[in-house]
Amino acid sequence: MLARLCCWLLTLFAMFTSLALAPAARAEDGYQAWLRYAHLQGTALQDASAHATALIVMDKGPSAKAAQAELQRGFAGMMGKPLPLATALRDGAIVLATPGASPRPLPASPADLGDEGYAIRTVTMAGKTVTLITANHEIGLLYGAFDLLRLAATGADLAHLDQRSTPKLKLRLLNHWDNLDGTVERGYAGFSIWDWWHLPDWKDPRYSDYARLNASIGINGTVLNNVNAKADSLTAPYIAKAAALASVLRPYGIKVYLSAKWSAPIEIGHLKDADPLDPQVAAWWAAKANEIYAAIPDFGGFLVKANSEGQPGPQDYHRTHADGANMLAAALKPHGGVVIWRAFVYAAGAQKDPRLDDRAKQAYDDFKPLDGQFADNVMVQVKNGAIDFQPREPFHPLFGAMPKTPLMMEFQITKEYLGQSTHLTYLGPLFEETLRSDTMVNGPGSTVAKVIEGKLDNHKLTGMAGIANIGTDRNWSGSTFNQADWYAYGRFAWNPESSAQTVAREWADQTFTTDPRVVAPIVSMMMGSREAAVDYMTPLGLAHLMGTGHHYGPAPWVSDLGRPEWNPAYYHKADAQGIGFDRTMSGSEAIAQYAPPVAKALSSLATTPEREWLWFHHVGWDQKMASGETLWDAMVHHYDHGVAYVAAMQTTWNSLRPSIDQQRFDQTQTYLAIQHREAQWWRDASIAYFQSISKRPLPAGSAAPEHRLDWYKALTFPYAPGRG
Ligand code: BDP
Repeated sequence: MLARLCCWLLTLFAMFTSLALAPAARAEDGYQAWLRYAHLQGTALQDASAHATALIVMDKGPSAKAAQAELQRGFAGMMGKPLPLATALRDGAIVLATPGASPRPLPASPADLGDEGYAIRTVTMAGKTVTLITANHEIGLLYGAFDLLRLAATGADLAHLDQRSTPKLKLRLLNHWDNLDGTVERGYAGFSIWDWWHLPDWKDPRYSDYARLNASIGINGTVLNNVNAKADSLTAPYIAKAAALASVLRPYGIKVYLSAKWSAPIEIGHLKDADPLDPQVAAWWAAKANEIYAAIPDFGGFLVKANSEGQPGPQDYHRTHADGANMLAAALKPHGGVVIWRAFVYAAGAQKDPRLDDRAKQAYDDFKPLDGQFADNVMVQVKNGAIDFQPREPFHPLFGAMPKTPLMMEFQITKEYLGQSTHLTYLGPLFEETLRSDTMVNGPGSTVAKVIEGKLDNHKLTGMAGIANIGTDRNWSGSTFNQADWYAYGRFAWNPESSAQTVAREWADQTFTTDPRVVAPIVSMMMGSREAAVDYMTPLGLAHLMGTGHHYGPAPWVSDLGRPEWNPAYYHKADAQGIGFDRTMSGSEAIAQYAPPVAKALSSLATTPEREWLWFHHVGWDQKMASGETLWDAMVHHYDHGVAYVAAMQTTWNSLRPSIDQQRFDQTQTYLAIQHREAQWWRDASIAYFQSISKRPLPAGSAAPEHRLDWYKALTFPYAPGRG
């Protein structure tokens, strides 16, 4: 009911806003993403003209130069006239200075700005009113410059600025799943932007635009290659290529990292084994680290996927993940590098008691016992949920469970399981939901955000990683709205306590227009879009029902794959009685991995949020929901709502045609049509399949699937993108 009301309101809103809109914008191809610096209008233009009369940059280093170039570029675009450089103070000037570079004492900084923070204030210096950006280091000036540009572009009052910002996480990384042959695993935006073949000679100008976009949202590191790594990326020619990229990214505060293949000492070092306790192996890695740092003095470190999905690792030698991570950490330690060790593991081997078999438990089982054993330059990178980037997952039980180990959050920006390139499924709400989840480990308020900020256990090494959605597509991310996920990721990595709605608004202001008649409906569409995808794909806690391998489209019926946990049927466990994975103490006991108050709540249906029911419980088809309807009827209604929401987004978008440039309007319109068709397909195929098991009639008003189940089962997609 609420869902329907929501859709109806969205439609009404759209009709209303279409009545009076700003004139059409000029054609855009999306390359500039949110750094468009569109010409300001009215008071915003006057405001900028009064508070960007000149630019005084006191520092001389590369990041200060980048800040200067960006401010000149941005204000020139927004004001339609150049922002001149100056040396003498004047009213309305923008002044950038670190304390060391300023010839005169700067007004005292309001608080400790740390290594990367900044302050932007309207102050009086030598009798002139200026906008002063200060930071302890030049990189803070660059972040401050981008913030000032964001303020101007979103129509903030530039006359009375008084703000400061410091990142809450130390490492804010993108993980590229890019292969050396140019393909991208789970990439839906073309090929890799890294032109490995022509590097290190040819440095594509795109790299600096990539760096600008990332610096504008505070990203400070990038892992260049796929976690399913090739050892070749650690050979001399590829180190030289990575060094060339590092030289482009360095002024923007972005360090490069590499995914390291565990068996590299064998494959390229010609050693007999890769046992972490073998001194020869340790010596090989130490020499390799020396070689990398000679070429890239500020190299960030190694990301490692070990003993997971066929990748080699220390367990091949009966050593633990900690043995492996610590050996690499020792190699990097003299250079200040870190090891980021992934917790995404699910080992082969069936449980003796099949009732206890549960992939969701395996990372915890492997890693929890190792808490306290990792070296101090190791971080463990944990996916947001315990399975694999599903449209909705409860927070991973490792958050809060390893107090002695700094845990890094891993989100997937590329939408492997959320509609891939075409679906508009804004991820801000997913990030927010996970980060605000309460682990309860130290009592209420022990949110996942606080865990990764190191606040609960006083960790200095903190971080977040996002699997990039960037490729060679002109618009970088495959669609305009996918850019919002990249943007939001950066904002949440800077501040895990951000608000998805604020971030969406800020992004839309910069990406389209600041006109609230356009921005409000866009933000409203975005905010419900991920929930809609949950509804049409995996409602009420279902997960992992996507097509085999490519993960495109529904295939809940698949049950014949080599390993049990590869099969969708393993995850939904639908039978004549009901549906869902029993993870309570009468099932796999996975709930026991959470802190006792959380585990207690999850042990009973009555205290488990309905949206997570089928993740934690096997629920009878006729079980009554809070709304009074049965589980089966509610499931069908969720599918219906998901499809209806997409239809409402189409109506909203169509109403915005006069205010959006043609190219971006057309692609979004077409993609929404694809999304609608695919949402309908998800709904119909899922209902056809689950109805064959539930044997319940559809609730009144819900249409029968368009085709019979066999029709959906027969669909195949051998060339679906993203498999790398
Ligand atoms: C899964 C992807 C697979 C990745 C794996 C990982 O399907 O392509 O290699 O995660 O995170 O979601 O390592």
